[in-house]
Amino acid sequence: MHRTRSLVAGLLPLIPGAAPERLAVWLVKGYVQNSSARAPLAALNIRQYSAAPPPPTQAAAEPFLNGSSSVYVEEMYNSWLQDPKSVHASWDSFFRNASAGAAPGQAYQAPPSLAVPGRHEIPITALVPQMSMSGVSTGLPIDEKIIDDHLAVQAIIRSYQTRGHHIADLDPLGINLADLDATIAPELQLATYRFDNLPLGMDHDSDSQLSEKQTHYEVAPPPARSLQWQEKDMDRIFKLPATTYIGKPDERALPLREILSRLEAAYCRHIGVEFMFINSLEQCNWIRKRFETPGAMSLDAEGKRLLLARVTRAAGFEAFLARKWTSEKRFGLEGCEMLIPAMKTIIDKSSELGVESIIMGMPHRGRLNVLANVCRKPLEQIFAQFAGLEAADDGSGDVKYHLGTYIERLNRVTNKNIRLAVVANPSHLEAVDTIVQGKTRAEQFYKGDSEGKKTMSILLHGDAAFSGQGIVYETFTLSDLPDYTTRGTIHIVANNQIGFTTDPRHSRSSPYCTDVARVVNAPIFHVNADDPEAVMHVCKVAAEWRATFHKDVVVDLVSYRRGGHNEIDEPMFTQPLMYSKIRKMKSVMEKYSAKLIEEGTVTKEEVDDVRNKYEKICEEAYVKAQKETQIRYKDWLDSPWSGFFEGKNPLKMGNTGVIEETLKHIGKRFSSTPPNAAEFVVHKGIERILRARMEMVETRTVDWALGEAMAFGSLLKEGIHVRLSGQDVERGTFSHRHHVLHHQTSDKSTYKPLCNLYPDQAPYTVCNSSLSEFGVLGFELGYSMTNPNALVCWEAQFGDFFNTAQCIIDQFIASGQSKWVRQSGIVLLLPHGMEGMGPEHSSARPERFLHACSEDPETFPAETEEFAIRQLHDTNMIVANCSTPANYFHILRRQIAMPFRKPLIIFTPKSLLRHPEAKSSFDDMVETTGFKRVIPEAGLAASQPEAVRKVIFCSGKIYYELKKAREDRGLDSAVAITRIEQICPFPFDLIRDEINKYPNAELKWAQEEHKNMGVWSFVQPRFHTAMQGSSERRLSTPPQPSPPDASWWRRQWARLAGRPSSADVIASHPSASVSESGRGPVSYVGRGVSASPATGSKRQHLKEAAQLLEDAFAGL
Ligand SMILES: Cc1ncc(C[n+]2csc(CCOP(=O)(O)OP(=O)(O)O)c2C)c(N)n1
Ligand SMILES: [Mg+2]
Repeated sequence: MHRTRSLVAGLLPLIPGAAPERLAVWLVKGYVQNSSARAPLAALNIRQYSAAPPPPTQAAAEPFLNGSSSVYVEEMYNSWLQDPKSVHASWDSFFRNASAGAAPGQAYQAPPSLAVPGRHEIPITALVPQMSMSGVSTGLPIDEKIIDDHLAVQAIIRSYQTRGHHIADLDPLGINLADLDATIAPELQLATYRFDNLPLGMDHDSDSQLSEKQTHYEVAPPPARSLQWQEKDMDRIFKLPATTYIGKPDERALPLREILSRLEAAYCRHIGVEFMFINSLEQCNWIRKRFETPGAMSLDAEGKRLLLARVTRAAGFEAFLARKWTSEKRFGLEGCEMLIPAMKTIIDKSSELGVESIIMGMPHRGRLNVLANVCRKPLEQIFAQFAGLEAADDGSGDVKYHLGTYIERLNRVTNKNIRLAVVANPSHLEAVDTIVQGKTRAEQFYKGDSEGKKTMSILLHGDAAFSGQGIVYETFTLSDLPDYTTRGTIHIVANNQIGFTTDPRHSRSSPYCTDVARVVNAPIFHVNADDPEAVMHVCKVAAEWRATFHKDVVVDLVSYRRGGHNEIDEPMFTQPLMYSKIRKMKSVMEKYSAKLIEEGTVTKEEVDDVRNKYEKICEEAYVKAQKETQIRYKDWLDSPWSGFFEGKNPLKMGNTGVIEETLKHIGKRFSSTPPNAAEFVVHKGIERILRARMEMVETRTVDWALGEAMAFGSLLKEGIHVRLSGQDVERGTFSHRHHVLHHQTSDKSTYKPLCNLYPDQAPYTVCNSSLSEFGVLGFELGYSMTNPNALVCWEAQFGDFFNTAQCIIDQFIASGQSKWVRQSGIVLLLPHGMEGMGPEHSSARPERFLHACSEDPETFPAETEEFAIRQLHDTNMIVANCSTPANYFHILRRQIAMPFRKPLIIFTPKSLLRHPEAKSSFDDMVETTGFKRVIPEAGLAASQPEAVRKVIFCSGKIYYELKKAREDRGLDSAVAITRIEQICPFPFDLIRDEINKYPNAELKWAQEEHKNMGVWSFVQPRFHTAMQGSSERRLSTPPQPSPPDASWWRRQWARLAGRPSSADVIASHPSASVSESGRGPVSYVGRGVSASPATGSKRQHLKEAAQLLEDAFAGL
């Protein structure tokens, strides 16, 4: 016993803390690190053991010896004295050596190695004493406890990697903790790992586990047992598994205390990394390495100074605006100023890695700061927006925090040129996301940047919008689709932990606002935005990730909003506690400059100097801005089309007809099996379709699919890229298109006839999309913005599904040019027609589009040779319902022939796709032909117009039904049927001529849609205007076509025509529908009003359709 005591006593002075009672203090206090955000928990869980112990004495180099083990050692020693075999072989060895006088630190012998260890590995045998002493060959059982303990340590490491982010100190306010959950998962509590051979999670004491529901205010202390365990095991050495990088190059094992400390540093300080759900070991290891490697997060002095300068500018900009325009809405960034250095770091790193062009989408918050400090848009242009000046150019403009910009400049950090575009967006949060993606994809496509090395996108989000808006999910879903991927987007969430007045606990059901990103295996880096260096680190890693794996990544800047939602809002009404706390917070700039001054990286004078210099820059710009008398919308254009408009007569359009040889060539290619037909097994049904197509080509006829293919093919021949995207567009919802032929016995083996028309043709893309309208239409709109020399079409499965993308139509397509001087020639193909398919699948709701058209119903535009193109120029969008394949062919080609770009909405047919009469001859498509805005009656009635008793105007497929009914009733000479193919712009001139042609006829409008739907309410006042206009003089000398300013033209022409324009006066037309010529009004024939677009009953449908025809020909 004495020997025991003396041996242990001899060891104890060499153990830190020496006396047992002091050891407990050493464990619990000396090495507990205070965690600010979760202070109540700090003394209760493993996160406390983050600091390394003091430098070990020699004896402490025996890792298994510490104060708390003295009793255990004593027991062990007594046993060994009695029988050396009664103790573990390692103890036997140790006591032998110690008794023989081995120097402290020398008594313990490591066991032999069995295999060549990896970089971070030491062989398990090194930690299993029996093996060392007895050798593996003895066949003695391995000490299971040691193995279990190692497994437990592995589990701990993995738990940190998987769930460490939940206990990281992410929230600068310490209120929401970023994940809305103050509990600590059991696997992040050392108490869970008992090292006592119980399975993970199994408990000895029923009360020893913390409830998942407990908040940090009510956490119970962990059981004493686990504390004892901690005390005795913290200094045991554990081998590091290959799945961690916390060891330095020469460290293959570490004391548990150090393991925990390093894991804490990597995963539980100001960065929370969510990545373990990624299903790629390589990618997981890549991330582990970047966050675990000791010293990985450190920043050199130069980096710190640059960072401080950037924060200073970001804060200075907001402070300047706040001073100059105290009550002006600007959606300031205060509280999340780190967004600016974050973006700049991502841009710098990406530029360093080869990116030349970055397209960005962002909401209101901090937008002006991004334009000023990230894009470096001239400050005077930004400040001039606050002056309320009139615009020099045409358009209605937008509020300053929605405008886009495009800038090309030198990146000063990398000394490389970089192009930055911020895409203009409406208030509708997140709606811009897929537009940015489409634009990015298009830029990559035109550059041949198939891996996304040169062009990339950055999307910025607010926390509430990111988790709340479904379009975010749709955007992520597109991220890895072959024809939609942008090869990785960097998402940054300016997470101020509030959405307007709504607390995150009431605005989302997910722990983090970023959880939607998990669906695509995107790593998510949460970071406390009050730690600028941590922000820098995650931004660099995010940029490297995107450049390495070309996959999405999310940076979640957990911050706060210093003011109200906007500058005139009072946040204390709704968030009193949060804002009491915010008011006590120092700004990140104050905190960071104080830190750098304290550590000697900068002086106070330097800090003041940077701030004063930036203020001077702002003041100078302010003086310049005050001298401005006008603003220019074009200064805010996000997608300039250099060279497209220059030198073009805006009122001169190219031909849309093509030579017959081209039609034949395309027709034949489109009707042919692949060149390797012998090996390529084509479906028999497809063979029949191809044969029928070939026959049509031989007879110089086209149906809908052929007409479309010829429009696409001829544009491709002319070097125009064509892209058709939407649900099931490759085959076509109605199985009429077949642009992709599938090898019947070989997967992924396809043939696309339109890609194989000419050797030097432009590329054709046809792609089935994800089942999304909002996202995909936005994407295609963005795609169309990049290059005007491309025909970009989006097809809805059925026309009415467009309404889930209504925001893209209202906020971008209908109003984009007016708000942001940005044009787009996107084509929407919307299958439409009342065919008894029920309330949905029937109407593509033309009224919705027509309602959004900007044409004045009461103004008959002045008639000149350029009447039609001027109308196109002046409208915001074109709406058409073609009744022949030839007209469809021409209108598609006209999109490119126009010297400007306008969105085109086409209601496309379903039954007409195969209607024997809905065919066109090559004669209607050759060089001398063009698009017909109106297809007048061409039959018997037209030859004796005076005898015609009724003119029925209509649009779309109803024409064929009316025609047949007229024939059935023998009324071919009594009734003229005139088709309006282009509904907006309304063909006032041609309609007027048609009306005049039949002086004795009653005038009718027939439509199959219900009276409160379809085209009627749009055409009714226009018929009236056309009838009035029919007696007006024609203008003989048109003014010069420049400048191409829609409202200016409208005003001039209205004046010349002696008619007030809507821009000058509020028109006061009588609602009477009798024309000046004394003719009766155009009256309505068709279904009555209805709440639902179509009946669900087939029988009712047929009844209504028959009644419609009865009514149309009634009275004759
Ligand atoms: C689609 C849509 N719905 C509602 C709004 C109204 N709105 C404007 S800002 C805002 C709060 C946004 O919160 P968050 O995304 O967290 O951004 P923050 O303002 O906090 O930066 C709301 C609801 C909107 N602009 N867009
Ligand atoms: Mg927010």
